[in-house]
Amino acid sequence: MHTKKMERTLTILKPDCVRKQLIGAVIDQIERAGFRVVAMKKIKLTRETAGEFYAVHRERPFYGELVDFMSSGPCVPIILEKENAVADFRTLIGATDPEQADAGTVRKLYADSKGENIVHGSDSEENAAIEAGFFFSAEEVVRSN
Ligand code: FUP
Repeated sequence: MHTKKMERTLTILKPDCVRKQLIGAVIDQIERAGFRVVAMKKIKLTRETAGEFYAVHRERPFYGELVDFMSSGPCVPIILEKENAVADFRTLIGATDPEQADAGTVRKLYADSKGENIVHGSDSEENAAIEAGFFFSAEEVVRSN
């Protein structure tokens, strides 16, 4: 009996995750938690595209650092699917600040700071759809399992 609806969320394995060679470890944790990979690629954002992705934070004091960091090396955006994916993924990754994150969460395990915090996770289904469209074309989005 299914009580929660199938959802998609957008994650980015951030440049610190790639630099630390944690792509495999983090995807393993994500798959073990029941998420399916619907689309995935490795790309390097420019300052312009990173700034566009985080445009909602344009007025925040950390915006410049955030854009510098997100364009500092390749990252791995992934569309994930699971029942209740948006909320469950945010539970899996933990609080923005790794010091505040619960034990066992991705950020608690691997993140250095609230700026360099290993992964992004969409905060709503609406934003997940917008963010998925930012990185992926229709033919790149395939649920094959
Ligand atoms: P989250 O939803 O957990 O990714 O966090 P936010 O949307 O609040 O923040 C987006 C990104 O801004 C974070 F991933 C990292 C960056 N950030 C900082 O660099 N400093 C802060 O104080 C808060 C966020």
